[in-house]
Amino acid sequence: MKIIIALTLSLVCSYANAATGSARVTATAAGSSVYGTVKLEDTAKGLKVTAELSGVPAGDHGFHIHEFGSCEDSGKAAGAHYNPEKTPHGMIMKDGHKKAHAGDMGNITAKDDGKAVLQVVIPGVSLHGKFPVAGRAIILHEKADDFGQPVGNAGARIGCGTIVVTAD
Ligand SMILES: [Cu+2]
Repeated sequence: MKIIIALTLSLVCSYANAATGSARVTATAAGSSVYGTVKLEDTAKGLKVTAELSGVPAGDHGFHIHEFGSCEDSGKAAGAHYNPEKTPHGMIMKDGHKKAHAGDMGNITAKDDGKAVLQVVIPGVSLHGKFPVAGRAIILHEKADDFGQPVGNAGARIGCGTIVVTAD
């Protein structure tokens, strides 16, 4: 009986203690008023990413996790897409780890009022376990990701935020 209780408690606790993180996204380009929050959470299915942005020009914008956690130099300091497996560019939720970069979240769409929301689960990626994203950066691009090679033709970076761990 004690063993069953202990097992139940440890299962409950492992879920209650799932790591969470966040990134505060701010404008990286002159004249851009991009602002918002991206919340991240380790789940059994992968990294749950919930973005709520404002001040985004209407339409589709490439939205990726880039390799470094710096937003300096108009977001260029964030480096390339986070691509630990050296795969072609794609959309990780659809194409999987063989045909997409781990950070390839595709596009986020802004409405006419500048608000953009997105919720995705990236399989096989975590905050600081396998394919860790803590300390990397979320980048919002000026244009849509058209999934062309090598990086989707999404143009300049108009928003950027460093991913920090908020709970373990
Ligand atoms: Cu990008």
